[in-house]
Amino acid sequence: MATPRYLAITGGIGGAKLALGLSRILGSDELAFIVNTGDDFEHLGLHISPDIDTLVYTLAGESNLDSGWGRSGESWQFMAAVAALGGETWFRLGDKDLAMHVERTRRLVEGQKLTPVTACLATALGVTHRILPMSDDAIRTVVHTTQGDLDFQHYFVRDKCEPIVTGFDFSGAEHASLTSELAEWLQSDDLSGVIVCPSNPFVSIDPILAVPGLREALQHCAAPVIAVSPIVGGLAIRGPTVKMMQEMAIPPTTAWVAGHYRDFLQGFIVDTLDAAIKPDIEELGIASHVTQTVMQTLDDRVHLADACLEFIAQLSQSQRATTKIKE
Ligand code: FO1
Repeated sequence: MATPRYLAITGGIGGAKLALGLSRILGSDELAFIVNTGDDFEHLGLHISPDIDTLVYTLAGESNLDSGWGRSGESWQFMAAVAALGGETWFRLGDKDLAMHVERTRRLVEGQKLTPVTACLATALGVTHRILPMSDDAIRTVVHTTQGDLDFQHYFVRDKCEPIVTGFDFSGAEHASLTSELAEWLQSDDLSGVIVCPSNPFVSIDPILAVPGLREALQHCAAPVIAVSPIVGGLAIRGPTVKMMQEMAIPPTTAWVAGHYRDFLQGFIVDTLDAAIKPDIEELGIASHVTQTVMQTLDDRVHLADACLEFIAQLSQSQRATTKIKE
C-alpha cells in the first residue's frame, strides 16, 4: 500500500507549534510543510526568511522558547557591534542565527533556489521533514496602513504592529510560480490530507494562497483540506490577527476565518471554548470538530496533531461514502 502523505500549510510561531506535533506522529516521507515567505526581506545585506527559520529551529529542537523566534542559547555580540557602529538594530539578529542568514544569502547569491537551500540548511540542523517555501520567487507582504504602505517587517517588528491596517498586498505574487517540489506534493495520488495550521490568515496564510495555482490546487484536491482556527474565544492566541480584523471592520470570530477559506475547506477545528459556534461553521457547508487547540506543552501539540489526522480520516470516510451513494 502507498504511504499516505500530508501537507501542512504554516506561517511562523503559531503554525510551528502544530507543525512540531505533526512531525512527532508522521515520518518524513509522510509529511511536508508549505511555509510563508511573504515575511522574507533583505536586511543588513542578508536574506532573512523568518517563518522558514522558525520552523527549522522548532523541528531541530533549537528554537528560542521565550521569544518564539530565533535560536536557543543565543548570544548578541554581532548586534552590539552593529549598534556601536551606529547601524540598524531594530531587527535583532543573534550570533548563531546570523550564521543561517549568511549561509542562506551566500547560496542564493551563487544562484541556488530557496527550496534546495532551505533543504540543505534544515538537513544540516538534523531536520528530516521537507520544508517547502511557498515559492522560489520573491513575494513580499506589503501592509497598507493609514500612515501609508509598509514592508511587512517594518510594520511588524520596527513599528510593533501599531499602525492602523487597511489591507494587504503580496507584491510579486502575480509573476511567481509554484515550485516543482510543491506541485509534486500537491498533485500526489497519495495525498491524504492538507492541514492549514493556526496561523494569521492575512499575513501568514493569504500570501501562500496568493501563489498562482496554489489556491486552485486546494480547491481541486481529492483529499480533505482542514484548518485549525487561529482564534479562540474572540482572541488570537498570539500576534495581531484580532487587532487587524478590528481595524479592517471584520468580525473577530472563528466563523469568519472558516468563511475566509470556504472555497477550499472541508473541515474546521475550533477550540472547546468556541463549541457553540459549530452550527455557524456547518451553515457554511464546512464540517467542524471541537477540541483543545491552545498548545502550551508538547503533549498539547501532539494531541492537536492527532485530532487533525482523525478528523481528516473521518472526512475521507464520509467523502468515500458520498461518492459510493452517488455511484
Ligand atoms: N521579531 C521581533 O519581534 N523582533 C525581532 O527583532 C525579530 C528578529 C528576528 C530575527 C530573525 C528571525 O527569523 C525572526 C525574527 N523576528 C523578530 C520574528 C519575525 O520577524 C516575526 O515573528 C515573523 O516574521 C512573523 O511570523
